Amino acid sequence: MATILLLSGPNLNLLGEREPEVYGTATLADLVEVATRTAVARGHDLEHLQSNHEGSLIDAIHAARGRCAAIIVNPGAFTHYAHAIGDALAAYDGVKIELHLSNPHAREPWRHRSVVSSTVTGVIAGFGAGGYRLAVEAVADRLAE
Ligand code: CA2
Repeated sequence: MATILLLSGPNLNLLGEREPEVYGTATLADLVEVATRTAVARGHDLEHLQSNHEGSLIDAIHAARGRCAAIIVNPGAFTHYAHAIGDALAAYDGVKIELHLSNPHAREPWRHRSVVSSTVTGVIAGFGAGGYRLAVEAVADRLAE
């Protein structure tokens, strides 16, 4: 059994309240429930942290080193400019997935660049709430290899 850390970046605590046409109607609690159920079905534990603060997300990535087998992170808008999160992920040796509800490449040009993608194992984007299940399945498959 491994521990998977799910990290949610800024404003994701507002999910379900605004912009359902972009992000769907699920709340963050709904997404965490999907991820947790999938992890448990695959024999793993899942911890979740949401923060609107870059440093708190970096601290959580550091604390996962040697303790969590994988990190699934939706960095929110930090994806596009927070190099310090990319650096923290680069220093983490486990499986890493960058996850987005929407497909940033199909949106405004400033969302097309990710400073995180080059540091992760893989990226899942554009599948809405279903992406949270896909991300945990991908982690579990990789851990089983
Ligand atoms: O598609 C995603 O998951 C994003 O990471 C979501 C971020 C956005 O900046 C990225 O480009 C793509 C934004 C999350 C903010 O979510 C809100 C939810 C409800 C109301 C307002 C914002």
